[in-house]
Order: sequence, then structure tokens, then C-alpha cells
Amino acid sequence: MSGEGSPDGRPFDCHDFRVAVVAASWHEKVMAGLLDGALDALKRHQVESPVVVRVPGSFELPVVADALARQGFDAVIALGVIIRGGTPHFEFVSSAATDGLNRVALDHGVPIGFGLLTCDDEAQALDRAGLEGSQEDKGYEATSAALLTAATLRKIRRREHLG
Ligand code: DLZ
Repeated sequence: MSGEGSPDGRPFDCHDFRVAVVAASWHEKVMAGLLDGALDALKRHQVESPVVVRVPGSFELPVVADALARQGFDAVIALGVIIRGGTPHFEFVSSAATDGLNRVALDHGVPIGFGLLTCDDEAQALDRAGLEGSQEDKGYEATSAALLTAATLRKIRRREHLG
């Protein structure tokens, strides 16, 4: 997938949204970039006092996202980096994290910002981490997508989408 066609991420007022971020800890430098991007997006959208929870690895993202979704947050942002190694572990952890996060979103009707990088090597991950010299900022993008979705869901639940 490339960045072509992605939404512009232009901020809008989310001051009354409660948002939590769950972030894995593997690949520290990339994670620092993703977390900075997510927090920057939340600030630009005027989200106040976001909750940030750290977990060991990406495999642990869904269970904690699930607990947060149950607590009534308007959106949960999940951040992680999985880098392909020489073992099938990459596929197992990537699909468990992806499927688990999708299930949390559908089970609870809470948008999950999908800031999970699955990369062949560290260079690819750094290029998407929103650091100086990166081509993309996936932490910002995932957060902005989740906020847009939360706003859409709010409108639908208030029946404002009917015009
Ligand atoms: C075990 C493992 C491996 C090999 N690679 C990564 C990775 O690239 N990124 C990541 O976030 N986590 C990795 N993990 C750890 C698992 O996600 C998980 O934390 C452990 O298997 C313990 O449950």
C-alpha cells in the first residue's frame, strides 16, 4: 500500500472526545515517532488529556484496546511496529494484532486508530514513523482517521446523518 489517496488529516474540533492511546514497546525509535505523531494529532484536534498506556509488544495491543473500549472512550489509537524476521512469528503477531484490533472496533463500536506498522526492515518502519527524514507519519494518520470516524459515528448515533 502507498500513501496515495489518504485523507488530508486537516484538524477539526474534538475537544469533547475522550481518547486513549495504546502503544507497544518494541522498536523504541520508531515507536517514539509514532507516539509523537499521535499526540501531535490529538493536540491539533484539541483532544484534552489523552490517556496513554504502554504494552510490551504488538500482540498485547488488542486485549488492552478492548479494556479501554469498554470504558467508553470515543476512540482508541493502537500503535506498534512489527519487523519481519527469519521466522513465521511476523505473520502470527501481525495477524493476531490486526484481527484482534478489528474485532475490538466491531464488538464495541469504537474506532481503533490502526497505527500498526508491519515492515520488512527497520528502514521501512523509520520511513513511516514521522521522524525527521521520514516520508510518512503513520501515528498522525491513524489518529486523524480514528477521530474522523468517531465524529461520523457520533453523527449517526445522533441521527444527524439523516440531514
Ligand atoms: C516476539 C516478538 C517479535 C519476534 N517481534 C516483535 C515485533 O517486531 N514487534 C512487536 O511489537 N512485538 C514483537 N514481539 C513480541 C510480541 O508482540 C509479544 O509481546 C510477545 O510474544 C509476548 O507475548
